[in-house]
Amino acid sequence: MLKLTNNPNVIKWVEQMEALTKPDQVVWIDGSEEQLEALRKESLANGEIQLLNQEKLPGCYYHRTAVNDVARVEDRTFICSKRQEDAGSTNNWCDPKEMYDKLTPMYDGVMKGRTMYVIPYSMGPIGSSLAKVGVELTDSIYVVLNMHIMTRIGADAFKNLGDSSDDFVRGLHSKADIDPENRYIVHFPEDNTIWSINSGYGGNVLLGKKCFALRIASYQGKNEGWMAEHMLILGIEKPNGEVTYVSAAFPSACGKTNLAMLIPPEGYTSKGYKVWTVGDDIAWLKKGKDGRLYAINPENGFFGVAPGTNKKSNFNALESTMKNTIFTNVAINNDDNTVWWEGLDKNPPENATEWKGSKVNGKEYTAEGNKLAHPNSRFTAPARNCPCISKEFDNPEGVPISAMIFGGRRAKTAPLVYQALDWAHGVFVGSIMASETTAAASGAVGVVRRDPMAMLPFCGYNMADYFQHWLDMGEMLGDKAPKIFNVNWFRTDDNGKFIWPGFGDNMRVLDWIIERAAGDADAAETALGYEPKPEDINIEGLAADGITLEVVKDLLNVDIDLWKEEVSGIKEFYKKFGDKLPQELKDQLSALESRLG
Ligand code: GTP
Ligand code: SPV
Ligand code: MN
Repeated sequence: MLKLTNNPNVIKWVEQMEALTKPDQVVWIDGSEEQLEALRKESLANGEIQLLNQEKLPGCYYHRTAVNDVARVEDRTFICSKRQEDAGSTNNWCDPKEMYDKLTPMYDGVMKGRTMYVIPYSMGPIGSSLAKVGVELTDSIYVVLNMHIMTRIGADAFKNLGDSSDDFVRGLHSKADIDPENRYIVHFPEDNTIWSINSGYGGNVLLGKKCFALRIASYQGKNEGWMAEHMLILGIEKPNGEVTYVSAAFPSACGKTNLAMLIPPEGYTSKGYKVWTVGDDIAWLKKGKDGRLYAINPENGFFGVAPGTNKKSNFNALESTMKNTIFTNVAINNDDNTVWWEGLDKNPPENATEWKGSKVNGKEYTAEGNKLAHPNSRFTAPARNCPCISKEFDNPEGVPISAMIFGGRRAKTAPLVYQALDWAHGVFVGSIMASETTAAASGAVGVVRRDPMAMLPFCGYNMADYFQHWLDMGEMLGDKAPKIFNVNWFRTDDNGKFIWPGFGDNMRVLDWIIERAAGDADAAETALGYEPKPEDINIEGLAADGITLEVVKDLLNVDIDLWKEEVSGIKEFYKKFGDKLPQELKDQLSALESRLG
């Protein structure tokens, strides 16, 4: 089979991994439609994927993972730097040699009777100086088909590498036996290497995504003076045509895809406001020629949470899934061979197959409290399917970022929105982020945990050094640095119901944010930072949702007692970092404490 590059570093490594895993054959993925179509046929024939209704969902397929393999596994994810202190206290660490020695026998001969696919891919537009090259070796066609949607694959990806460079990320994946006891997602940042074994679930196996574009890339970014963040990127176009770009970091399943594609309320669209999506999960950010911070989305598709996605909550995401999409662990409506999930509509199909594969009466099944789709079921959809994809999506220079937003799920503490006093305070605000856990990772759901910058599971090096890197980036950007904000869409009332309507109505908060970032909006100073005056949040048309000026006041309220408790929680969390915690953050914490009185 034709190799797609003459780069000796690539060829040597592929040969070494072939010798280790011993596949029956090696196939280089050139990205051609012909080759992909042949792979789809093979995958259909062996039952790995199923064809969906091609009239209603052209080019769409269905896949079901093993029941024990439905989310990222943070307790089995490792950062193997030479020194433990370089992985830090928030990562699982193992000595690289020890880890290679442990995993090598597991990979030995693991691909016997299987094919090894060699997937060259680019994270970022091909030709962009911000883009980087990866090669993933895998024995899963499902992985090949997903990587085709999520990244830019094929021979072109090697263009950025050249004939002799060694600067590519080496990803080795085998589904092996999908054995949860021997599942490992392992990163060797100092070797540009990722080894993943015994899983077939997205975040564990699409190695360009969390493994490369966040864990390895965050480490590269620290060394090279840029940032890799768990952030969506969107552009807000004002009626005069001016577009302001913002990026936002929320933990997994906390609303990035939704915010990235939001449709503004009628009062805004009628005036001519528009929202454009650049990315929904990951941003790579670097100082541009004009001194501002520029962002690219390194991905090429969306690996989005299906449940909760519907015409009203996220029309653009739903539209994106109408063709050439792979659905994983949702339910099937057997009447017309389409898909269904909780929150798509109020009519669970009677003739359904639930995500684990049993045929059930969906109405009765859900009435008994069962879920037809797994809460972390996902769609893999090409970014170009999105009706509001930005025309800057492929811009190799990226887009200039005016504001960066942090947020999470907090039932009580965090107000609807506030602005950090300056960059260093903004880094503090990001570092104290906390959120209720979701189904995106295995483990308990709904427990509040600290998740700095939404990067707790994704920072590929010591988080205290990561905080310092953020502070250093601020120094580098000076007064051209984006303004930093914090939002919370998830405050609940006494009945546990979300108060803020969220989704498209989040535009009302973005509106204040972009005006503030431009220096054109008022603010009041609180113990936390700057907040809008309640009357500066546009609530026109929200009366039916029960949103009055009083409610906005309430949503913006800072409960001093709760925040004093919060300060003790932060102190406890900061202890994890010992001497490495930047002094600046300690000072910020003292300053918050004294502002709280
Ligand atoms: P990952 O892909 O895991 O990184 O998740 P994400 O951050 O992109 O989250 P996503 O936008 O897929 O949202 C996850 C869940 O949060 C869905 O069930 C949404 O319905 C819900 N959600 C998103 N935005 C809002 C909001 O503004 N308000 C409320 N109440 N729920 C929201
Ligand atoms: C997340 O969990 O933040 C995701 C999905 O975006 S995964 O690719 O599984 O990481
Ligand atoms: Mn994510």
